Amino acid sequence: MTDASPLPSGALPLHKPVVVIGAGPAGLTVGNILRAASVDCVVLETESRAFIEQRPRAGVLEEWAVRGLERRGLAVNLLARAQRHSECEFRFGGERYRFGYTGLTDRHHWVYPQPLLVTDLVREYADVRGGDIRFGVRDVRLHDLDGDRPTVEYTDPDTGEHRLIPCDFVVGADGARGVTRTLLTPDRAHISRHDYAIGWLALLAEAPPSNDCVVFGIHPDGFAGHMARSPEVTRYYLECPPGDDPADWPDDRVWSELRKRLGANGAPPLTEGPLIEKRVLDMHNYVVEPMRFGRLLLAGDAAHLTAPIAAKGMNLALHDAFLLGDALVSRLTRGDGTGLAGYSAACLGRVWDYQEFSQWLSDVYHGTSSGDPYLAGTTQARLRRIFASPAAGLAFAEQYLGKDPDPQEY
Ligand code: RFL
Repeated sequence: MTDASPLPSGALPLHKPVVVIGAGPAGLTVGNILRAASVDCVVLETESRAFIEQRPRAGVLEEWAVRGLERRGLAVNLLARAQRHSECEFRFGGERYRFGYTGLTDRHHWVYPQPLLVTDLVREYADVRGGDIRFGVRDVRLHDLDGDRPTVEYTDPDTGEHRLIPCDFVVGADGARGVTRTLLTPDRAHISRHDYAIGWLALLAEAPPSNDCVVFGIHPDGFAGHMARSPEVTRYYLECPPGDDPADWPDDRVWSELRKRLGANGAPPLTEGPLIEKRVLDMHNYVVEPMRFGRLLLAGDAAHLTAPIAAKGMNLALHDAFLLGDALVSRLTRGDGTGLAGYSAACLGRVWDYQEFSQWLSDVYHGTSSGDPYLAGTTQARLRRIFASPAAGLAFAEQYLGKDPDPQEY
């Protein structure tokens, strides 16, 4: 895809102030903010509505993100149904160590599966606020991004016809594998990338959680994680070599490794069940700077990826969306472009903060199994410090829960 390709002729294009590419948490939140301010927009999504409402992924939201959704009328179901967590548990050296972060910070983690949030956001955007959303689109292409009137082109899935939408701004919220990020070539943006050289086998079990909070198992054979998603479904992670084949992980092997790596004195037994998702994630991060080229503004995973080490990706996607939605409304309803001018810089502060914490936490999770006794020793020291030093514990809790935004931000 290139923004320099010639426009097809013959269509009768209808102008929209904003075209949003991608109906994930970022794109749908921007769309909802625009609709609430009566700004016309269209959301283009390659998948079907049923698909995006069921795609399993994240589940942990930070308190400020929940309040940001609530303030925009987007958290009614979430507030009624999400679980609030106030502790997590580390297991290492055969023992359990509870870490109560709410007691230190007065803030919670909210557990609400991403498919439920996406379902709520689509319903609010399309069915309540009357937003235009087109599913199953193909061959999305962008043109004239550095002019005043960019155009988005796509293929209609029903008719196979090319459609053109002239607009004022394009929101690139099409995730890590979308097309908008590929337009930010090295002459337009800088991309920083970090590869962890670690894989995680991401698992979803159709089984109730085995513990009343998130568990991090730090074990010489590899990290293991346990995260509740709902009373019926639990996410587990197992560290594995990057590029491992999930077929090499039959269910018996998975449960036996989970029992070993999450085992500790007094720990309740794991509640086993059918494994409904089994995929290997090659852990890596990237950041695109700036998150803007001309009239294209990136948001969420399209702009920056954080491996699910610290459960930050969806939170960052919402942070971008709050700032970008508000900035577009200011620009399009009041002619005030200040928010858009500062958008990238305002997002990147939090992005880099979370990148650094993810990298720090990755060492804590994986140092013990790295095969490097020096790294194993230093990361065990980090772990002990969180429990031994109130100041270190508070610093960890603040980063784990994410700092509250500056009140002037929203
Ligand atoms: P999304 O959710 O990927 O949505 C992008 C949408 O764009 C569509 N798309 C296109 N549409 C039109 N044209 C194109 N050319 C397109 N190409 C793609 C896609 O179909 C999709 O619908 O991006 P967004 O909105 O930026 O949201 C980001 C979050 O989804 C992501 O950061 C999180 O899922 C990351 N993550 C977690 N984040 C947290 O904050 N807390 C967690 O607990 C957490 N756990 C996780 C996670 C990600 C995981 N995986 C699968 C990598 C657990 C896992 C296993």
